[in-house]
Amino acid sequence: MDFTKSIKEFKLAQEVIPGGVNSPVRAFKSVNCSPIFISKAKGSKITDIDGNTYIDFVSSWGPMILGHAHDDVLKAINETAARGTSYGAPTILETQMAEKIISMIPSIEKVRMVNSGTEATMSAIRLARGYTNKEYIIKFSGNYHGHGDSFLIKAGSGAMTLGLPDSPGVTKNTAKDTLIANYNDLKSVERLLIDHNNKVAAIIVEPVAGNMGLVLPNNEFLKGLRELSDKYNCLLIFDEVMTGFRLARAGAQEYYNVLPDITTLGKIIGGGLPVGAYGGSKEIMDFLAPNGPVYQAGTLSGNPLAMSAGLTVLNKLDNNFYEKLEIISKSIHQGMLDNITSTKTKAVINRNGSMLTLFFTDKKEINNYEDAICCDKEKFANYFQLMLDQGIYLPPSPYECLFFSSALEKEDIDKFINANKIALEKLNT
Ligand code: KE4
Repeated sequence: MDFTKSIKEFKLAQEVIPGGVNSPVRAFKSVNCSPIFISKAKGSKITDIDGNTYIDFVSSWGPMILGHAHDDVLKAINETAARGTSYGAPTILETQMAEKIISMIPSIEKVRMVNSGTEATMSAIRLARGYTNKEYIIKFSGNYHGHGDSFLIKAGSGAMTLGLPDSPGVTKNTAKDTLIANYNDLKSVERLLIDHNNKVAAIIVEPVAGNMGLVLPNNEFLKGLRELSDKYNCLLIFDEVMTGFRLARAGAQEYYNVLPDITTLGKIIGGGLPVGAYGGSKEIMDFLAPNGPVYQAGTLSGNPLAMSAGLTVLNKLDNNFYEKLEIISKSIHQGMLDNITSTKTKAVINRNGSMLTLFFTDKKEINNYEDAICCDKEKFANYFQLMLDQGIYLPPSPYECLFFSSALEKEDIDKFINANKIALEKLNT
């Protein structure tokens, strides 16, 4: 593969953009190579500025569940844009989006649109604190809820990738109100609730963790969090920015049949445009201005382009869609398992629906941050490069997930499985 133009553009970008990127994980730092600059994408394929085309397993970190540049999504954006791009005033599209989300996610009775997952989670904890009149929040090591100050403590995703799980710039006074528990460890949660008796506003959790690599909740974890929230009178927030509309129409809460008090959403609901959202019961959500005292606002919140793109995507997510996506996901998973066996590779695969992570590890299971942080990062970096050279574009970090789209064809799946086998064989030589 020739990366000449990407390397040149990265040098230029670093002169004018911190680290040359507008989001750290894009810099390819943990995979020891220069990032590729993208020129276009369509369906399951993505093409860089050197003309190299790859099968895309990043899907813009989740949003592109239908694949790239879907004709109907482009049509919706173009038709909406022809009428204007932003008004700073209510539109029917926002009501339609709210009605659609409410129809898909039973725990949501009212929903507020924002412009990113970070805005959604920041707003959700402010709402929880305002509604409960309590100050502490509990999060889990390795969970990533965006770059809001309260969350950059033991954070996953790019923070974990770069070894910056606790960021400078977050004040001690802010950090002290964020309590850290261990994922899949209910005792660690109850200890914090007892120690901070009746002062915890909310527990926020990735119901399926996708930011320390994919880590699944064990069978009692989410139900246990629901029970602890009720017992100790705090709210339960499911951060479904990644899992919402991906694992099922109503995300992880449908898949595991556990209902949170507040749900945060993002990614898929914008169809590739900047969108976030948070929703819950009418009682909780009506605490938000202008009805209630908790303030949150946004110039471009609910903007018509993102609403029309997102609605076009959500309207295609019916049960047949998820059945088709599961067939794709299962066949990739099985092919990778067969390759691990045939190449005698020490690795663990975690998958839920169309989210999957391959961990290079001697461990038999990866169930939390401590397990994930021990995986072989160097081996992953070599694997990433071997796959990229074969035309497979993976998330450039061992602490992220592959996201499958419905645009993946059988030839894409076959090519991925074959490239995966070749890469594992080369790693084992
Ligand atoms: P954004 O602010 O990036 O839209 O959403 C933050 C966020 C919140 N909650 C969860 C569960 C998330 O996964 C995210 C963002 N996900 C990362 C990928 N792991 C975004 C990629 C990036 O930071 O560039």
